[in-house]
Amino acid sequence: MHTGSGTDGDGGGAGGALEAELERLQTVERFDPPPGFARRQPYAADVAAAAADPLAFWAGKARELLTWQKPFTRVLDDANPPFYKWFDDGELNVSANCLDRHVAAGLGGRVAYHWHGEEGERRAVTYSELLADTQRLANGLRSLGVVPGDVVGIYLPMIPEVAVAMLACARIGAVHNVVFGGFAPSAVRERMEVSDAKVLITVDGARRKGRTAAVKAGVDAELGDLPKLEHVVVVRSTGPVGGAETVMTAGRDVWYHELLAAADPLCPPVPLSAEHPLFILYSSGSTAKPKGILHTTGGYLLGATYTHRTVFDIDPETDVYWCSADVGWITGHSYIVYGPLSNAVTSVMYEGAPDYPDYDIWWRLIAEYKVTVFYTAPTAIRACIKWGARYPERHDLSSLRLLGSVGEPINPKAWLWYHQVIGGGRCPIVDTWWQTETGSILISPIPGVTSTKPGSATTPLPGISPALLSEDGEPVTEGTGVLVITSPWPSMLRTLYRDDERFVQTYFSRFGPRTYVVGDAARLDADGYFWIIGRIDDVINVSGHRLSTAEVESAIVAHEAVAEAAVVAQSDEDTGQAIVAFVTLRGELVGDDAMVSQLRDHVAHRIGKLARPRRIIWADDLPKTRSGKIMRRLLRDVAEGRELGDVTTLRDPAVMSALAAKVATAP
Ligand code: 6R9
Repeated sequence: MHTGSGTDGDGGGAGGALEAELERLQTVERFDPPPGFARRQPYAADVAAAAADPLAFWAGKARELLTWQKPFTRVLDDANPPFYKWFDDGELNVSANCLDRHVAAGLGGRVAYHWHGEEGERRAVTYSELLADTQRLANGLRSLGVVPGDVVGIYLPMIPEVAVAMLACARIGAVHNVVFGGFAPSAVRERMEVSDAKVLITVDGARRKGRTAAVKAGVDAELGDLPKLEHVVVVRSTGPVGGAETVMTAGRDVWYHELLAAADPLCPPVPLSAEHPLFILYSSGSTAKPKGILHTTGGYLLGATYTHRTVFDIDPETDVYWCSADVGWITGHSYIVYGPLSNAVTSVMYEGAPDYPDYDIWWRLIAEYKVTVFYTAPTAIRACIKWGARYPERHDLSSLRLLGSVGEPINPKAWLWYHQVIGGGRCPIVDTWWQTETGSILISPIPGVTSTKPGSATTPLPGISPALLSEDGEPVTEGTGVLVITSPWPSMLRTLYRDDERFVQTYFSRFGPRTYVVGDAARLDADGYFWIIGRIDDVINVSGHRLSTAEVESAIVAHEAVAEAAVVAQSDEDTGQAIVAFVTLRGELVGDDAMVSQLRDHVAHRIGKLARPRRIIWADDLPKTRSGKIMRRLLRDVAEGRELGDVTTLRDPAVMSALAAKVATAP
């Protein structure tokens, strides 16, 4: 049960003290590594090695951090850019790196996942148990006819079986294609169809905030007639949904537990070329047709392992790590499954929502499992700000030593709140910039080393070479430009599945086959720090001046009345583009004319008159993808009075109709 109204602007019992401290922190431009932070992983040697010889650096890390069944002799094959190959005459198995080598080293009894269910259930899954289930499922998949290179779809909620499913594919050289459990079955169908998936691993039902959805029934309704889909494996998670037994189609469907029980317990890991495909992940977002981003075995695992260890300063002996993402996103792939398991760390895996059964569930889990490293997204932090500091203040968060952020630029206000309220002012924050395409983090502070500036992802990791280019491809050393990566890195995407042409076109056509075009604009400051502005189409041009939606949003949300804001461009006869702001106010506050002028003055004060929104539209909620990214494309449609584009990837499509109705009646 929710125990509060859900809003609490003043930080609970602390009165105005917290607000005053946050106000003071806004004047701090840079935060040096906290003196009490004792770094556990070495770093300086990596910087020196990567600067001296990047390929030798990567080769050294690949030998040090990964276990190879056949050592590689070639590091990078760049004969045919942008189709790069890394370590390609070497052989390894990802599941052996995540499981067998740890069990062989005597760590089988270590907990891999402290799983926490929505209704408070607990399951501690050890590395030995994960290995046992992975072997059985791998054999089970083989018995269903899966051979190396076959695509296996995975459509599961946040339960340990999702990791088993991914690892079982990796063990036998099948290519997994995970679809976020929050997507509708029609999205699953599309992703299975275009990838020719042979098997789909799913679940009977999924729980969300006390309700249970019938997943398998939805799958049957949408995917029943897919000719290439031969089998559906069903995890029994919830049991009958709404009293209805799960219907199993004879010859096609098989229960996960029965498949495991019937399978041989031993399945040696198949040695695979480092360039063997590991997974496809369809990227959500701005384009109409999803892109099937393909990652391969050796380079991807190296990127996930090295960055997880380095950026989160992981000590597998002592850390308890929690990434609050969903496995259905790249963040879950790299930083819930592959990075943490390869590093033999203990993680928390949480099934539920951040506001169920109450707004303090995350903080309760951090206290209960003594989490030391916590990794989440700015959108989640902003929600927590809205709910109020009194929820985290109920719990002992002193186990935390490091905080991470990912997914979008973090506005300084959220950064400071995260720093102060969650981190107690003592935990470094790593604002990690990367993409599905990059496979692992590329730009991020190193805790204990890098001084941070709220809102900046700071500097590149060793061996990574980002740069800014002007529209004509000239290097920008200070100022704003298009973000590119000028040399290949091991965990980069290899292609778009079965669409090499679109791969080249999307990422390598603008500045040639050796320059990866990220799709983000960024600013480089005098200290060489990167400030990600946002997707290139999120930059607004008002009277020839470039403004970032993120920058304007950040200014708006810095106002005490504001919970969240999204800014888009509307075309304008005078200025080319004009700024439209969709704003959610805190708690019970109402948007009126006085508030409009307050906010406009506030933005003028923080950025300049140029950045004042032309229109402010009050919104009860903003349209977000299921990964929490605001869909500005839809807001632009609303602002321009156009017919709405595709809303099927929204977490809550009803948000849009409410907004559109509001705009139709607004001045
Ligand atoms: C990991 C992930 C990638 C896009 C990326 C950028 C934005 C991610 C960010 C960030 C600013 C950060 N993004 N992390 N922007 N600061 N720390 O989110 O992958 O879903 O593919 O999104 O997200 O715009 O281009 P993905």
